[in-house]
Amino acid sequence: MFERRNNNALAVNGNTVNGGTADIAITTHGSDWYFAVCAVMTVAGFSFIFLASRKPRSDRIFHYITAAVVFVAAIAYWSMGSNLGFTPIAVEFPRSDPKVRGTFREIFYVRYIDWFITTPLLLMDLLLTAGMPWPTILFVVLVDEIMIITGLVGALVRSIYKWGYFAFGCFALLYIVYHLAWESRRHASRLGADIGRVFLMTGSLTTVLWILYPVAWGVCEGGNVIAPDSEAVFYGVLDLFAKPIFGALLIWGHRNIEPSRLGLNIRDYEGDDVVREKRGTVISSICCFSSYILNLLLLKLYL
Ligand code: RET
Repeated sequence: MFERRNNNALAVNGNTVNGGTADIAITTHGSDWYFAVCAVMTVAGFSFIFLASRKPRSDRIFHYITAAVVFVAAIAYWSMGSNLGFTPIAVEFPRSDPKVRGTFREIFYVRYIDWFITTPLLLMDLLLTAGMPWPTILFVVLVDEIMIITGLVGALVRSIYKWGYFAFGCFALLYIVYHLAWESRRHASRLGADIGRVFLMTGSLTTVLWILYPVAWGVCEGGNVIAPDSEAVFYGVLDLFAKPIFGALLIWGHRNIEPSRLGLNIRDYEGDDVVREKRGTVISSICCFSSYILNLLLLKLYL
């Protein structure tokens, strides 16, 4: 009854770009998986937006940040599923295993563009939850951007020098982990037991997951140990935990926490108390004035 539609992305887009052909590349299974993760990210994004619409505008900051994260990821996953957003790079370690045998590996640079946009947003989710001062947030985000860019440059380098970039990235990650596990965790617990609990849950999940990313890099872009399809699953599972699952936990954790407790002074014209008061005054003045006119008219009628 239903016609089975095949995934044509590999045939349409091919493995030849920038004057080279990737002979170590994803298969249709990898592409299907990337599209499946894209679908999950999209559904998560709309769910977060739906949950946001049920809150006053001044209480939506974590919904919006997290929705942006998963929507950006959805586009990156759509690109990878379509066999786009990559460039072939000569491998430093040629292997005899048929799954990774070849000269040029498909390196998805679009993954790093995604991370460059989304990891600062994820850190903002966490550091705003911990109520950290904005200069601290700015610095941690900067360190995070160094980590992502060094990872990208390292992935694009063919020689042993790629590991130099990898080392810079690992130092940056160490700093971020220290921040999450120590400074921000302590800061969050001082703001209240409930805030401390949300931070502990989401911060610990993040710490464990983020440490696994360089491991994935080491066996994929770095060491050419596992096939691009396995790379898709490794990074895909990490991203599913680090984005939609993390986001759902964070939003749920914030359900009874007012942003003002985190030092966030968010004003909303319509929901604002001052405006509400003013609007109340205007409405009551109109009511007074109209009852005054009505009284006058009634008086005139009876006199
Ligand atoms: C790289 C390689 C260089 C060294 C290090 C890395 C760490 C990457 C991380 C990425 C996190 C991505 C997330 C994406 C969410 O969807 C760049 C792999 C340390 C931690 C959380």
